[in-house]
This record gives sequence, structure tokens and C-alpha cells, in this order.
Amino acid sequence: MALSLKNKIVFVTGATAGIGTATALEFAKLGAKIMICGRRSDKLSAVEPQLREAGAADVHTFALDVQSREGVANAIAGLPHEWKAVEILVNNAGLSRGLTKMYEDDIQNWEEMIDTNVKGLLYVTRAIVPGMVERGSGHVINLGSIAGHAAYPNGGVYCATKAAERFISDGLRIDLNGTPVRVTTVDPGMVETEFSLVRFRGDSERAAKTYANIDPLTAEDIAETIVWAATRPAHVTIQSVLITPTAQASAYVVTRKS
Ligand code: NDP
Ligand code: 8X3
Repeated sequence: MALSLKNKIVFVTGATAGIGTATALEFAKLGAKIMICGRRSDKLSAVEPQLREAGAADVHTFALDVQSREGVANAIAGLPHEWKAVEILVNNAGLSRGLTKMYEDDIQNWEEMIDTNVKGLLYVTRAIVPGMVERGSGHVINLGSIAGHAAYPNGGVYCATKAAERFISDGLRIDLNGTPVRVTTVDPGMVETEFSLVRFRGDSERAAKTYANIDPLTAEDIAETIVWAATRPAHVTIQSVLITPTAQASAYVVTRKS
């Protein structure tokens, strides 16, 4: 039987757009208490009423850049008492920067991807998981990618961050074995969100080409997958889900409609 998440606290990082917003909304429909963060405060304010409308038992938002080790530690330590018992952590905040040969790339792109996708995920995990272990309940769901399964041309560092995510998820699951805390990695292929717009620094024409002439995954497809994994009975761990558009067979084998 599916687990009830009514009144449980679900924390989604990077919920000001894309998969994060859709995931928060999907959990809200189940009557969970939703806590979200991201760097853009205006977007957090815009998502909050949508979450209440969707059925969230309560909503808490705060601006956070997960790249900041101190910022993450302070934000989690400073949570109001009633928001501390996080049941589900969705480590979703992440990004890609550029699509360039590694040996010619701007090093700043690497810093941003590694600091967000790898170190940011670790900082949040380190701050939240001890409470789960102490309470004897919890589930960490990390956003990986098909990019973590095989490197593709000009995206090597992004792929490396998602390969790291895969091993971090495996390592965390091993370290938590013997506790009831579960770990899942959800690894999508092409999902049409702000992802490519961010990758190409606002070049919307180039971003749109990524998804031209295919039916890409939607943020809602991924949100539903995450909620499915989260609502399996307590004795079931979905370790990983690799999910692609039907038009995509691997990280770089995609058939476009002519
Ligand atoms: P979007 O760009 O639409 O959303 C990314 C979210 O992450 C935003 O809410 C953004 O918020 C947040 N974010 C980025 N950097 C930080 C930071 N330093 N601190 C806090 N929040 C941050 O992309 P997606 O929804 O597509 O991406 C979500 C996750 O899914 C990422 O981890 C991505 O790698 C992964 N993924 C995406 C795929 C795709 O094809 N779209 C496929 C596979 C995986 P803000 O800017 O307000 O901080
Ligand atoms: C995002 C999917 O293939 O654009 O992680 O890297 S891909």
C-alpha cells in the first residue's frame, strides 16, 4: 500500500523552476507540508500560493544558495522547530553551464556545476540526514541524470557531476543500511525546463533547439516518478530510476521527427 505523506515534511531544493516546482506541487497534492528553497526569492513567493492551492498542509520557503557551505548549515540549523523533522529530502537544485570542449572551457563553469551539483547536494544531505537517522525515518531522493551514466561530447564536467551524484547516492545508501532511511536516485534524460536556458546563459533560441522535433519529458513526468518512489511502502527502496523520452535511447542517441 502506498505510504501516506499527509502532514509529513517534504523539502525540495531548487524549487523555483522546472522539476523542483513540479515535484513540490505533486507532493502538495498529497497533503504534505512543503518546504522549498532556491536563490530567487521572487520565484519562491510566486510558487508558495500555488502549493497552498494544490493542497499543501503548510508551506515554508527560504532563499538559499546551496553552494554556500555556511549558508546551508545556518539555514538548516535555523529552521523553525515545526519544520525540522524533514521526512523526504529531494536534492534537486542543480545546473549545467555551457557545452564546450573541456580543454577550452571557462573554469568558472566547472566551479558552478561542481559546487552546486556535488558539493551543494552534500552540504544539504549532511545537514538533514542525521535528523532522519535520529528519528528513525526518512528518504533522500537525489536528482541524477542520464548524463551520469555516460559522458557526452562537450558536456564532460556536467556528466562527471552527475556520475558523482550516482556514487554519492550509492555510498549514502550503504552508510544508511541498517537504518530505515531510504536513498533513491532519479536519473532523467531530456526534460524541457529552464535547464538549457541556464546552460546557454539565456540564449532561448539555442535552448529551444535542444528539444526541437522530439516529445521531451516534462517536469511533471519526473515529479510523478519522484512521488511514486517516495510513496512505496517502507520495506521497499527504489534505488534508481533511469527515465528518458521515448525518442531518446542514450545520452546522445536521439531521433528527431523530420
Ligand atoms: P531548472 O533550471 O528549470 O531548475 C533548476 C532549479 O535549481 C531552479 O529552481 C534553481 O533555482 C535551482 N538552483 C540552481 N542552482 C542553485 C543553487 N546554487 N542553490 C539553490 N538552488 C539552485 O532545471 P531542471 O528543473 O531541469 O533541473 C533540476 C535538476 O534536474 C537538476 O539537478 C538537473 O541537473 C537535473 N536534471 C535535469 C534534466 C533536464 O533535462 N532538464 C535531466 C536530468 C537531470 P534558482 O535559480 O532560483 O536558485
Ligand atoms: C540533463 C540531461 O542529457 O541534457 O541532465 O545532460 S542532458
